[in-house]
Amino acid sequence: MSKSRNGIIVFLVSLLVFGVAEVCNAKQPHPKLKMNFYVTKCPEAEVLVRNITWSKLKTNPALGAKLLRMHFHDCFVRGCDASVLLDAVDNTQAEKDARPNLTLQGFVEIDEIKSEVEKLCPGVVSCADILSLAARDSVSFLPFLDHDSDSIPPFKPMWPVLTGRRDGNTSLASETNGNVPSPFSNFSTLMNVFDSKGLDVNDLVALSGGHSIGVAHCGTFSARLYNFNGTGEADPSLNVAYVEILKAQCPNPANPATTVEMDPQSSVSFDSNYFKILLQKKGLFQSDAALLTNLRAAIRVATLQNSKLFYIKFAESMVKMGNIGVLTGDDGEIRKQCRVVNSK
Ligand code: HEM
Ligand SMILES: *[C@@H]1O[C@H](CO)[C@@H](O)[C@H](O)[C@H]1NC(C)=O
Ligand SMILES: *[C@@H]1O[C@H](CO)[C@@H](O)[C@H](O)[C@H]1NC(C)=O
Ligand SMILES: *[C@@H]1O[C@H](CO)[C@@H](O)[C@H](O)[C@H]1NC(C)=O
Ligand SMILES: *[C@@H]1O[C@H](CO)[C@@H](O)[C@H](O)[C@H]1NC(C)=O
Ligand SMILES: CC(=O)N[C@H]1CO[C@H](CO)[C@@H](O)[C@@H]1O
Repeated sequence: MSKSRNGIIVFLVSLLVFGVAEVCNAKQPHPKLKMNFYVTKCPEAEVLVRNITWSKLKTNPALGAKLLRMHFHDCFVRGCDASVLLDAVDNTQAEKDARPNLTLQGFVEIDEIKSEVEKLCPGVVSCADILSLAARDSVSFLPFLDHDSDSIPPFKPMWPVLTGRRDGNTSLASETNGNVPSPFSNFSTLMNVFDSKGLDVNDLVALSGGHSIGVAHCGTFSARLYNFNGTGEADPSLNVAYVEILKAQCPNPANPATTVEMDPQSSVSFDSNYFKILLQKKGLFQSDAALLTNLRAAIRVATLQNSKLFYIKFAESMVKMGNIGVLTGDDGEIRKQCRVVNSK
C-alpha cells in the first residue's frame, strides 16, 4: 500500500477516534510559520542542524532532555524567540539567570550549531528555529542511540517543526517566574499558565509527558519526602515505596548537585511510561501529581498511557507550543550569535 494511502487511512481513523473538531484545530497551521521555510534561502540548513545535533547527542544522550526543556522555557517566556539563549547585559539578569532555569543546559551545543549554520548561510537562520529544530531532532534520535556506525541513523521526526521564527532582543530573569511554572504548582496554577499561552488541559497533560526523559535535582521534589507541608510525613500523593527509593537518592539535606531520573530506568527513552508511573503515584514533582487532581486531566493521563496516542498528541501540542508568541516577517532579527543581540 502506498504511503499516502496509509496516511489517509491513519487520518480517517484518527478522525473517528479523536473527533473531527479536535483534529481540525490541531491541523491548523500557524499563519506565518511554514514547513521548510529556508528551502530557497538555505536549503541545507535543516539537515545541517540535524547532523550536528546527532553528533552531539551520540556522545551525550542527556542532551535530548536538555534541549527539549530549553525549547519549552524559550517558548513560555516572550514566545519562541530564542530569548532564553541571550546572556545578561550590564547588570540586568537574563532569563537563563532566573531560578527555574538555573539548571538549563545545551547553550554550548546551540552555539556550535549556530556557528556552523552561519558559515553555510550567514544571517539567514534564526536561533529560535535552530533551538526548535535541535530539540525535535535530539529527541527523535533517542531511539537510535546504539546506532553503531559513523553514518547518521534514520530520521523519524517525533513532531513537525514549522520554521520562519525570528529572534527577539530582550531577555529578563524577572519574566521567567510566572511564565515557567514551578514544580510546586497545583493544577489551577499550571492551567492558568498554560491557558495564558493558548494551551489547553490536553496540551498540559501531553506536554508534561516531556518528563518521560531527563533528570531533576533533589531540591525540586525533596520537600515531598521529608516533613511535607509541615506534617512530618511524606507527601501522601507520592507512592510509599517510591518515597523510600527517592530518600535513598536524596538524603536530607541533599547534595544540591544530585539528580534523579524522572522516569526511572527510562530517562533517555521518550515514551508514554511517564503516564503509567504517574498513575502509580510515582510522578516526581507536585506539578506532575497535580495532573491527577483534576478529572479531565486525570482521564487524559490514563488515555496517554497508550504510546501511539501519546506520540500523536505530544506532536500536536509541540506544534502549538512552537507557535507561542513567535516573531515573523519583519519583526525581530536573525541574530548572528545566539547569546547577544546584533549591534545596530
Ligand atoms: C507543566 C509544567 C512543568 C513544570 C512545573 C516543570 C518543571 C521541571 C523541573 C523542576 C525540572 C527539573 C529541573 C532540574 O532540576 O534540573 C524539569 C525538567 C525537565 N522538563 Fe519540565 N516542567 C514542566 C513542563 C515541561 C514541558 C512542557 C516540557 C517539554 C515539553 C518539559 C521538559 C522537561 C525535560 C525534558 C526535563 C529534564 C531536563 C534535564 O534532564 O536536564 N517540562 N521540569
Ligand atoms: C549530513 O550528513 C550526511 C551523512 O553524513 C551527509 O551526507 C550530508 O552531506 C550532511 N549534510 C550537511 C548539510 O551537513
Ligand atoms: C527590540 O525589539 C522591539 C520589538 O521588535 C523594538 O521595538 C525595540 O526597538 C528593540 N530594541 C532594541 C534595543 O533593539
Ligand atoms: C494553587 O496555588 C496557588 C498559588 O500558590 C494558590 O493561590 C491557590 O489557592 C491554590 N489553589 C488551590 C485550588 O489549592
Ligand atoms: C497543607 O496544610 C494546610 C494546613 O494544614 C492544608 O490546608 C493544605 O491543604 C495542605 N496542602 C497540601 C498540598 O496538602
Ligand atoms: C539565580 C540562579 O540560580 N542563576 C543560575 C542560572 O544559571 C546559571 C548557568 O547555569 C547559573 O550559573 C546561575 O547561578
